[in-house]
Amino acid sequence: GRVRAPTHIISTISDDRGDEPCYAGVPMSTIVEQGYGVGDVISLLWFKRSLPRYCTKFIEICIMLCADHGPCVSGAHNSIVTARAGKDLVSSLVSGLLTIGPRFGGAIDDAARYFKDAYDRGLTPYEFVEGMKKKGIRVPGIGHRIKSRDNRDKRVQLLQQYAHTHFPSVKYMEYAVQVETYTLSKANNLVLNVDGAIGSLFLDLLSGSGMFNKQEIDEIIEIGYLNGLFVLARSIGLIGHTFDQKRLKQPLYRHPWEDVLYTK
Ligand code: Q5B
Repeated sequence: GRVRAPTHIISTISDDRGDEPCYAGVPMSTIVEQGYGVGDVISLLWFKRSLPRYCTKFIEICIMLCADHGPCVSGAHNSIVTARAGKDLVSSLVSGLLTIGPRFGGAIDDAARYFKDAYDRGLTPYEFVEGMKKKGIRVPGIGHRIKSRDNRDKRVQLLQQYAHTHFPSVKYMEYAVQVETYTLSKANNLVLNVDGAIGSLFLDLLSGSGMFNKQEIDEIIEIGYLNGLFVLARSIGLIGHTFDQKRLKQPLYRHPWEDVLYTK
């Protein structure tokens, strides 16, 4: 019979061998002719399935509202400094991307992990937050440098409004809001931030849409898909900041001495 040589790579998400590329079995002509959006493409390439429109729209909203948050945040700052050092687009982009992590933009997966664990175990917000404090872990998805009780993050409100209108259940998000109520009793800036809103709402999407079984949800959370939303989104802004600096012909950046505390 026919013998298949052993392969070095296994791939399950896309295929470019035919007349046209296919994403999770869906040909490009269908994607274009049926008016699929970026949310549909993410569904196919990340989750290997077509999700309902309210889910793909949610993904697109996450991408749009995380695309940029001004020049002062860690990622944009790095990209700006790199572009001003005369580096190319890819270098400027990745220098910004490399700041994404547990404090900045990359708390979505951990927020989902910790909110899910706490909710599924029936912990009260008090038990959850104080338990985290005992372990010396900051609650991922809580806290912001400039947002506070009196200066709420509009992005969080927009995500919550969308989910309230379109999601069958928002139990994880409601739990995250209860956690926020408790953390706000400790300090004004311990708000549910954009990472925490996306993390908790994606749990609601995964569990409420009926498109994923329990094992699949656990795997998505364990692997950590959700920081990918911020990485993808913020790349749009970081590329924009790079072009902006080049367009403005900005010189090499040097931080002013006055803004450094030189000490022994
Ligand atoms: N405390 C975000 O901290 C920040 C606490 C906490 C318990 C917490 C901090 C944090 C978790 C990670 C997270 C995503 C570093 C943030 C984002 C995207 C962005 C960014 C942008 C964009 C801010 C003061 C006191 C200390 C701390 C306590 C702080 N957070 N306790 N749980 N989560 N959050 N990151 O203001 O007793 O004095 O020692 O790590 O979710 O990245 O726009 O900038 O779109 O670009 O620097 O929105 O919250 O506060 O570090 O001085 O702490 O509060 O233990 O207590 P801050 P610190 P104590 S969204």
